[in-house]
Amino acid sequence: MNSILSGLLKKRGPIRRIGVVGMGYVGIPSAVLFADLPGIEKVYGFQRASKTSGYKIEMLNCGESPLKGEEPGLEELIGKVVEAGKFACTSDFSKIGECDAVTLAIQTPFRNPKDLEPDFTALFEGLRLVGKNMEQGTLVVLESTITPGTTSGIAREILEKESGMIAGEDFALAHAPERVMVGRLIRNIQEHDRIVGGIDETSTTRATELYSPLLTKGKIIPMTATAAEVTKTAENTFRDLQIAAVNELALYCEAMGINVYDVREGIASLKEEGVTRAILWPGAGVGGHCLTKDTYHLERGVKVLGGPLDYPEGKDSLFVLARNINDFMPKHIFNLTIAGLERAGKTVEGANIALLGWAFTTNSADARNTPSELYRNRMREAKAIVKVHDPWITEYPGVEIEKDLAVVLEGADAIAIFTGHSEYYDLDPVFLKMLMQEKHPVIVDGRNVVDADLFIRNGFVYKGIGRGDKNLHPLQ
Ligand code: SAJ
Repeated sequence: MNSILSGLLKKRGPIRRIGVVGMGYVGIPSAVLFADLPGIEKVYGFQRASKTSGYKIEMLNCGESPLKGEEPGLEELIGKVVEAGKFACTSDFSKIGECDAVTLAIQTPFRNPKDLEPDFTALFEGLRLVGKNMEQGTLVVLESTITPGTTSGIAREILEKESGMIAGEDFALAHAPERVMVGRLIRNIQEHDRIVGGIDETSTTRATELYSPLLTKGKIIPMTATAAEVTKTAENTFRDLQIAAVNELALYCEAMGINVYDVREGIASLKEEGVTRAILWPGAGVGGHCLTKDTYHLERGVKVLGGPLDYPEGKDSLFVLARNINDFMPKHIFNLTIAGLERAGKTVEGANIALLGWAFTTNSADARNTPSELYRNRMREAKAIVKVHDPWITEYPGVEIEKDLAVVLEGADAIAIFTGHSEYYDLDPVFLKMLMQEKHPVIVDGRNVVDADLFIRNGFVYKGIGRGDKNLHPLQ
């Protein structure tokens, strides 16, 4: 334990005043959960009064949530802590000087994953503001997903430069990655185990003191800051890898003329104590802001910041290959659509395509990095006319999204289902055929939502991910 820092923390006493930098889907729930703790006097939510996000300050101080979508318990909690005077949102970063602990929940997206170069602009800005305003004995915690090596590297350097202090002596520094999922923010923070990684033991201990009171079910898992960064990026890398594995299996099953869902059921049946296959679901691709970038954070950590790596000669990273397979799936849907149109005696040029589902995940309005966009771009390059339907999304930059399914289906030559929204599960082939006015309309099922035999019996040309048993069916 570092004696200088321990002495400073002891003098400061228990954490009572907290600052949270970044009023987003991670910062807001954690700020109000901290504020609701009995031992906490005050929590400041720090938000720059920028054109794009400054509106959040007033909304939050009026007890309203600026987050989209349903977040059970969040708005009531914001109102409660604002009313109690225990939470306030502000753009006055000097108040960081009043805080015993400051957390930063600022994302680091990739400008271009291929060159493994994250965009640290916002994070650096936040770190500079914290460094400039914090006092001795403050605990600083980075919560957003970052490249392994960032906390004890560039983040430490900026904080030390701006504050003139030394990390591990004058202030504590840690990484405690967020593991929240949209729609369950409050519950996730309270119930998930919390990885807490300090640059030294004293920092880990202080960060444990900060997060323990938040946990209702979860427990603290202490480790080093870099191990915490690897844990977070790797937990999503592994999910992406699992999805890629079943996507590759689906492509194999198509080539071998079998049904991947039969195989999946068979594989999933092998389970007993300590034995599992955790096989996921093949699909039209992987979207979202977690799985599409965290692999590249991990790769950057080991490739750019790590030491010499012993790895099979000339072989690509398994994890990056998994990313490539998942990013290939929208192209596979494109290829299935072309094959379907050919079966129906059509070419893609001038074809009317009904793209069903713009959100990246089921029954959600979240379209970040949606695989549908890759498909739409590819179809437009091939001079097809694409109409997009999504019951959950009203707008998306540069894309017209139709809420009325009939409008999108009218006169369409082919349908491509990209998102497993509930309302696509009861598509009626007779109604669709009447709208599409085609003898053999094409349907490409990217999420296994329709009954292949039912559509084939009604004269559709059916193509489905992993449906090698049906994709070459005779026309009826
Ligand atoms: N997907 C598949 N097959 C599957 C599962 C997902 O193709 O079997 C696709 C989805 O359609 C989507 C993408 O992958 O396009 C991502 O889906 P996701 O369920 O992983 O959703 P995310 O991106 O919101 O992932 C988040 C992550 N949570 C955090 O980073 C805190 C991830 O770690 C969680 O495992 C995931 O939520 C979850 O389980 O809900």
